[in-house]
Amino acid sequence: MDNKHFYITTPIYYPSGKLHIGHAYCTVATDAMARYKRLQGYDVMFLTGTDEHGQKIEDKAKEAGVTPQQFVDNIVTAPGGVLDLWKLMNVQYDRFIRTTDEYHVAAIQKIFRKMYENGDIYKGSYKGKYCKPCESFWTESQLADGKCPDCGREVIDAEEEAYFFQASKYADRVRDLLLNTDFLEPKSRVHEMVNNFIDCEGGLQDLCVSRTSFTWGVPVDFDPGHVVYVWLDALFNYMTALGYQNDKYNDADRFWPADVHFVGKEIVRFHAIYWPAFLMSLDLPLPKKVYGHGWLMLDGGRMAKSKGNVVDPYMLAERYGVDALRFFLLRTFPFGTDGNFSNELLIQTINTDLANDLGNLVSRTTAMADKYFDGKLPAVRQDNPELDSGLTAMVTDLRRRYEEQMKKFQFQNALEEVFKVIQRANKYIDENAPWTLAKDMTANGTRLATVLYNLLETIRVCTVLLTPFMPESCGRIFAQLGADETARTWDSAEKWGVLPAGAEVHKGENLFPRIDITKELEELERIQEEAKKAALPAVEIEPQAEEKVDFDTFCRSDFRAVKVKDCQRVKKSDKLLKFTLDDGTGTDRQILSGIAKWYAPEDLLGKTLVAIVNLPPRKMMGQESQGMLISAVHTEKGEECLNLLMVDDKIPAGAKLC
Ligand code: ME8
Repeated sequence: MDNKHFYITTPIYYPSGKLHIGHAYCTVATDAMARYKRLQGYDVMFLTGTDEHGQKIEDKAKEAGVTPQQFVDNIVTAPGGVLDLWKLMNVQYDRFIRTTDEYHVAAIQKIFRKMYENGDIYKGSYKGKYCKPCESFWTESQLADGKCPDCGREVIDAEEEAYFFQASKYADRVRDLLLNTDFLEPKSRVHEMVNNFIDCEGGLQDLCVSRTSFTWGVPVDFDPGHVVYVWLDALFNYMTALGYQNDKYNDADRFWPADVHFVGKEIVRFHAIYWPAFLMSLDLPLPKKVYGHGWLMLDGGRMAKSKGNVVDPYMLAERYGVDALRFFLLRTFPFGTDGNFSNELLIQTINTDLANDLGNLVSRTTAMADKYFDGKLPAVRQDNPELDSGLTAMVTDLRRRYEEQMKKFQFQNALEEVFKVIQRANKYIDENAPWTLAKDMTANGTRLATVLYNLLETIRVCTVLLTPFMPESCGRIFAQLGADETARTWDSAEKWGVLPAGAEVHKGENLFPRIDITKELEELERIQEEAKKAALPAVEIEPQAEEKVDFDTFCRSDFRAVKVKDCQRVKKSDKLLKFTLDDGTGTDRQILSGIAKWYAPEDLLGKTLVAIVNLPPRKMMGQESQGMLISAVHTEKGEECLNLLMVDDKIPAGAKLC
């Protein structure tokens, strides 16, 4: 087994804000794949981490009034940060790299120098566009409607002295890699890469690999003032974390080249074009595969921290359990394409697959073993080839079908295969009606034990294969089945009859409680609305008008103190209040105002307010309004707030305000 190594990575995340369920998607997929390989007996290295340099982080730290290092520490290691999120999601990584780790920084300096010395990095000057959120350089012609083609946001002009990497030198080799090997998957991404970046006008452009307009990066040690471009710094994490150009680790021989880099589709360009070109420049072996997965979308757009349309994994895990959430992510969306997240889909998946199909199968089977045999099946068998072989054949072939899908990273299809068997097993219960067999234990006891044993074996095999997805729940199912370590292995998943003949079963608590979908959806909507509001700036004040008004125009507006003689709600309107006001003229003035949401009429009686009295009269709900009351307006936690302007009661009705 010595040569069975498997190296898998997630992208290293930008700690520019809290991570969300979209990030958890890729990391959970990587974790499931790593656990699957460990189950198969591979020596696995699962690497994840954080990509902590760059202009965006420097700017955000400045805004927050802290140093960049404090800023990233606060997102990576603080409670509720990146490390906590992976703990919560039960992500069992083998190594976590931070690009601010000293060993990585020193290694990047050596790598940059090597590429400079071999002539692949040269000094020039950069003039073009730059997308700060993506930390990407673009030429004018690459922009989409003048904006960043990846994220659609504004780009800035960038002009600075810079080092360049001669990507153009490797264009043919990279094209060949993309077109003639299985390096990049899904295949649908290959042509986009080749057409847009290699076979485009001007060919593959040299890449700017240093910056001078900010300092938060790995310093170029032979040219102070330059910091290494964040993508060069970040991509090499996959090798420095194994010990390349440093003494901290020594695993490159065992694990490089990587078996697969899982990455989101918008960063395929960096991984499928520049990453192999960098490695070619250093004469290093290339990773075996880059897999570009799709996005989790919300309301038709990508879920993203900067858009504020994110779903909080902590909240979902707390309500439904981590395993249900992990399962949902990989069962529902094909890994290679985008998927629309919705609360409804989440709850439906939990109810259908986990509560109805799997949960029910486990609880019915263990309950019957408890009820009819006191939890210990007799060690006798009576097969019914007609009924049993359909199920057993399906179960013993399941591992092969599942593996076929896992090999292609088709988690959804692999789980589909398992659930077909689970559904078949539930049908098998109905076909065999154990409750009828139990009516005459003397005649049918042996057959009943056989039926239950077949069900236990089916659950066992399915549970082995579900373990990478729901490790904790599968442990609990194994315990209920009385499955020891040998009955939980990869090898045992293609064998029938692994549980001991007189299996001992213990019915446990309900694994996946059914959720009341209508009630739960309302509750989720409420929670998510509140979270959205909480994320808004506490108080928003309208920006000031740019246009100037001359003094005479201002003076023509006649503001007066007015006293409230009467105030009533306007019938059939939930907005309007009707005021009868003393404006000092001796004749009552009527004003209608849309403030019923904020004031009860009785609270305003006798108050001294401010009104503009020389507006032309206006009809509202059939009644005349002779002016307008003045109020202060702002937004607080997403809610519009309004306060009527009131002046001291000493001020007489009709006093002019100026
Ligand atoms: O790109 N659905 O970091 P990042 C699915 N630091 N995946 C999503 C997603 C969504 N809604 N939103 C984000 C970076 N992701 C770089 C990587 S690697 C050398 C450097 C994925 O924090 C996204 O596609 O912006 C990407 O693969 C990953 O989260 C990290 O994004």
